[in-house]
Amino acid sequence: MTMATLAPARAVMVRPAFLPGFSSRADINGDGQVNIFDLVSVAIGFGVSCAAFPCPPGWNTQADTDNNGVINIFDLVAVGSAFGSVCGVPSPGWDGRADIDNNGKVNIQDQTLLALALGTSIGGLGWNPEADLNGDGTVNVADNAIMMAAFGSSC
Ligand SMILES: [Ca+2]
Ligand SMILES: [Ca+2]
Ligand SMILES: [Ca+2]
Repeated sequence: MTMATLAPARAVMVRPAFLPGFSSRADINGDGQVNIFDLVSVAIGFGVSCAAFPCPPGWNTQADTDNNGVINIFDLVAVGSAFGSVCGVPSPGWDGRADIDNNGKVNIQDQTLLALALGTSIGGLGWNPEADLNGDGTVNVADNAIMMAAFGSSC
């Protein structure tokens, strides 16, 4: 018996997590809208790179949308492409930075991902840039505080 016979193709309904055109990567401050504030975040960090914590002034892990260690033209394009889009209807407390798996909900799955990365820093073992909610290059209690505040919210 092959894997194909074990797992027959079936139709799966996939609800998009966010409205079309929206990118949580481009929503750098996580407020549910890609707008001038996100563009400014990229502009502030433009040209800044970080390979190890502590990161230089201007660094914002969230502004490094493609997670390549440098905030550059590609990040500017990512924000520009999604500019003007919204995630949906944010519930009270929504902070997209805490939605680590980008499914439109801040729940136990996101909390688990943060817990797994707790204590890690940029470039280190176990580093997950998506878990660095405040973008300072390390995952610690400050990121956990953002998670706790946003827990249970959706967009
Ligand atoms: Ca935003
Ligand atoms: Ca989530
Ligand atoms: Ca952090």
